[in-house]
Amino acid sequence: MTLSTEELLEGILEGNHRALARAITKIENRQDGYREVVSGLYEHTGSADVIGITGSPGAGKSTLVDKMAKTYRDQGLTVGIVAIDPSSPYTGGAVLGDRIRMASNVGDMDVFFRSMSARGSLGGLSTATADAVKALDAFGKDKVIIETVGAGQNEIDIVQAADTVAVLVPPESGDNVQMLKAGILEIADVFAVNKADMDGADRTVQELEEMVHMDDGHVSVTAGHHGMGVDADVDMPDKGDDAADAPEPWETPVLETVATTGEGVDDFLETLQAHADWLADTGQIAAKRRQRTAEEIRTLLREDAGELVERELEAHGGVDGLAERVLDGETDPYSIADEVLEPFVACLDAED
Ligand SMILES: Nc1nc2c(ncn2[C@@H]2O[C@H](COP(=O)(O)OP(=O)(O)OP(=O)(O)O)[C@@H](O)[C@H]2O)c(=O)[nH]1
Ligand SMILES: [Mg+2]
Repeated sequence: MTLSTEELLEGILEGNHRALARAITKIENRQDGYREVVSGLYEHTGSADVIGITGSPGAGKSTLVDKMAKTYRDQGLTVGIVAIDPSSPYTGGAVLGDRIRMASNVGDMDVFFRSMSARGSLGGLSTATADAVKALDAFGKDKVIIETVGAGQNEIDIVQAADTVAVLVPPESGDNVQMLKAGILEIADVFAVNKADMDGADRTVQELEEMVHMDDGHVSVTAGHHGMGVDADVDMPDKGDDAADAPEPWETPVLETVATTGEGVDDFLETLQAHADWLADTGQIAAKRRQRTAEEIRTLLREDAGELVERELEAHGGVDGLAERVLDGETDPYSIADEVLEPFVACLDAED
């Protein structure tokens, strides 16, 4: 049975997990109507704490997320999990049907687990992830967790949908700590040295702490946390005279966890909460959301404009034919670009 957009939206807002799962499928596959679904959900978003968990393959992300979900449930909070699993054997096909799976809390529908595959364009995947997070937020989940392997720019884009990002680092990963400097450090709000039951954890904690302290710029408000160039003139919440003061910087803490036993998980969650509180108290959350929304608008427009350009290319007989004309010495790429964009430019000029 196919549900209409209205039925999907209604279902999600009523707390129907089946509708939620279908909406996310629609979003993931960019099926007809997904835009209307996300549009309709938008006004209901903004109340979830969105947490990104990233780190090298096998760092223990899923194990930790599972423990986090359990702890949140014990606190009476609802949880949604989106796992981006590029190394998973399920990717590239819907082997698990509509791929609904619960965390270890079997039968507890308040932990809604969803894996999203890395198939298709990865740029598109970060948009799809952000939209899936919105569905979980609008649904009313208190905590939304995104799990993704921290391997490169695409993952960084994905995890940017989160308000608070924790980077998991296994012990004795000296090389990894070096690698972290290239981008991951900038996105980490919290470091967790997971597998702290193994040798070398203390040393890794020490290395990370040294790194955090060396990276002075990271924590300053104007340094563009998450690479998004957060403005210093953020909208401050109304906090009386203190509001004029520069916000206290956030110093990225380095914790130890043993995800398999749950050791350190309470501290870890308290630290995530402290970061969420810091975001709220300093007005950073507003700045962050504004930046993120601006980025979303740009990404969406680029995608949409790209599609219009594709249509126009088809109208000109397709890009291959145009390339042929260039090779035949008839024309050149710049003239073609001008030609293809001509109708758009004409429209814009007519508007002025
Ligand atoms: N000793 C020890 N093993 C752990 C710990 N946390 C996770 N593991 C083990 O590490 C392995 C990988 O754990 P996962 O949770 O699947 O790691 P992941 O980061 O989600 O892995 P990918 O999603 O494949 O990148 C499993 O065998 C876990 O049982 C820990 O704190 N200590
Ligand atoms: Mg995993």
